[in-house]
Amino acid sequence: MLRKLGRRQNIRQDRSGLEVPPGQYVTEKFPVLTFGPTPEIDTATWRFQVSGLVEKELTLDWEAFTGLPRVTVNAPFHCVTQWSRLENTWEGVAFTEVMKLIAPKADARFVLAHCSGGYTTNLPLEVAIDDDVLFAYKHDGEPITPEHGGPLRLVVPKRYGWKSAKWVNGLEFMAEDKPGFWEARGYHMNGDYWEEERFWDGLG
Ligand SMILES: Nc1nc2c(c(=O)[nH]1)N[C@H]1C(S)=C(S)[C@@H](COP(=O)(O)O)O[C@H]1N2
Ligand SMILES: [Mo]
Repeated sequence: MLRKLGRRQNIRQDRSGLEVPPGQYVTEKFPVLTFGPTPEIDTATWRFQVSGLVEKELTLDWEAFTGLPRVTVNAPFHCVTQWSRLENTWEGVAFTEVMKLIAPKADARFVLAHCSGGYTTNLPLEVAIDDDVLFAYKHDGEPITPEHGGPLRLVVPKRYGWKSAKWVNGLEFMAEDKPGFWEARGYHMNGDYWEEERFWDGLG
């Protein structure tokens, strides 16, 4: 089924009417996509660190982080390798909730998510500060397994999956955009799946 809606061209729908972005196929499975090994994380020593262009650096331990108000978000997950898992329920702490504890400096316009193991990914602040962006500790009612980013992962429903940083443990606020792990290896800086922003051709 095809229809046109603003800049979203050629939206297909799956059998239950959920939207499928161009070039994606639907799976009920939840594949694991990780570069490198799954890090071992002990929540007793885990810390979440906020750095860069902020008025005051901030560190939260597991208890403090998971003591923040919780949200539930239903959202699709679209991987740039073309699989889409359309129905996911995530539970955790809203990005906007964490922002209440942070005073970014006036020139902070981008954020880099940091992860145990060294993975990073970049987002404009206006994309990160959205109602459906969260730090999730549960997926479909269960604690997120280590392979899927447990104990805590970022979830950015409006971008390809590589922006949903697994084992997230910090945010760095920046004035200029800076490529993360995959962005430095050819993936698109923005990664909007409706625009099929998969790879970066260097021409913008
Ligand atoms: N820390 C970290 N986060 C990561 C990755 C990774 O390799 N390391 N892979 C990304 C990619 S490419 C995708 S598609 C999703 C996959 O999440 P999943 O393994 O839970 O399906 O995680 C993203 N987050
Ligand atoms: Mo991916």
